[in-house]
Amino acid sequence: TAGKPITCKAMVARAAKSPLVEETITVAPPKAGEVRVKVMANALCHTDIYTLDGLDPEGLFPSILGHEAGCIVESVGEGVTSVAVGDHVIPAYTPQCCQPSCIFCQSPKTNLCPAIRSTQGQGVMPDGTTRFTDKDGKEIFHFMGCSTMSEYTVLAEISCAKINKDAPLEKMCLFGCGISTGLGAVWNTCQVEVNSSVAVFGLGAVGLAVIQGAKAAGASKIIGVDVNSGKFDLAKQLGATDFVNPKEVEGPVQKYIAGTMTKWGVDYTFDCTGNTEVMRSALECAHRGWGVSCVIGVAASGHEISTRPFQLVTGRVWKGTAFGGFKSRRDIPMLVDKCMSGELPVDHFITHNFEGVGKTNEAIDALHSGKCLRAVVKH
Ligand code: NAD
Ligand code: AHE
Ligand code: ZN
Repeated sequence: TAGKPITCKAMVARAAKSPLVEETITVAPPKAGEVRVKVMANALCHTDIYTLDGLDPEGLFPSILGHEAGCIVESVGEGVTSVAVGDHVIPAYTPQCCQPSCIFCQSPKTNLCPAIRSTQGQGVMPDGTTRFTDKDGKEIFHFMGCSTMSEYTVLAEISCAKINKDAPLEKMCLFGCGISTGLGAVWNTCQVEVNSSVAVFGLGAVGLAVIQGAKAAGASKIIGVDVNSGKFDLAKQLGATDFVNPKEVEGPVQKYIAGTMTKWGVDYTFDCTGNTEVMRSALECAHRGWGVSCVIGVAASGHEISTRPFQLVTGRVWKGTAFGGFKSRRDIPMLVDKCMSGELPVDHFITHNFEGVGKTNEAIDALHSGKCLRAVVKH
């Protein structure tokens, strides 16, 4: 198949707020610096649904969504040296070009390599064109540099994190987004210390990964916050020590956390909801003098955060994270190895399994059930 177009099945997002359409598409061969992969498993992330719901200012249609996957390299384009046919890779929406001239890749302070960010946001490959066409020969946009709701996709070489071939791709796909993000927010972005106090707003997969990361970092008080109290059991198993449902307390939840549950607030707080009001609550219950609040959730187009500047004047810090600050090609293989050694269990995140890319709409329905953390679709 190398060098030739591949015809395969994919789920196409034709329009905002409409179900995905199962279609036969053509995937062109990889150009220079690109890699064509067979997608073995794709997990749904809420960001896919956010874009499908028309809430993403960068959302484009028709497109192929999906960005949390495990793949096998089918063929490589000219000049590709870091991966070869048969390698197992996790697509990374935050690439890592590793060039000596890339001040972001060279800096230990960030993972935000901008090498292909502008074309990625425009739904095309770095040369400005798409590799996907529909049965009428019309172009389909890429998404987040991944587009893994397809049997085959094309990635930039710098977006391919090569992992241990013995690791099961239907689990390792989780390291492509949500789980890595939650862990990295704690370990990299905030560098939570032993004996810290932590509050986690939103106990979906991302929030639970924050709890898991905080427990591993030695946090001694971990407050789980969710409007769905059904989320508390698993949060407790993963290390949360205290719980609050904002619907069940009088007044703003930040006053309950900084006032009743604690005297001065919490050392580190994390928004894992994407709700800008929750982001405010998380900032305002961070500890006077030194509390750090990290935005992880992705807010709908047009929504903005606000607080009284006095909250910052009195020592709180507002920060955010993309992919948990992990440098993707360097760090995803490390997370996979930690998982394989038993140090970093992830099975509890997979609540739903489906077979066949055509089942992706059913997986989306499952994700909306309130009981789903991650739904994995094996292709
Ligand atoms: P999810 O929908 O599974 O979890 C969200 C949780 O928040 C749910 O348990 C829900 O009950 C709870 N919630 C909703 N409103 C709330 C409120 N007002 N107060 C408290 N809890 C509330 O989502 P997820 O997959 O865990 O993702 C969480 C967020 O992180 C999403 O916005 C997603 O787009 C974003 N995300 C960001 C990154 C990044 O790199 N920054 C990566 C992955 C996901
Ligand atoms: N496209 C949106 C923002 C979406 C967004 O913030 N994406 C996160 C990853 S969410 C993964 O589930 C991110 O890392 N963003 C950094 C980046 O470079 O995209 C918008 O507002 O335009
Ligand atoms: Zn995601």
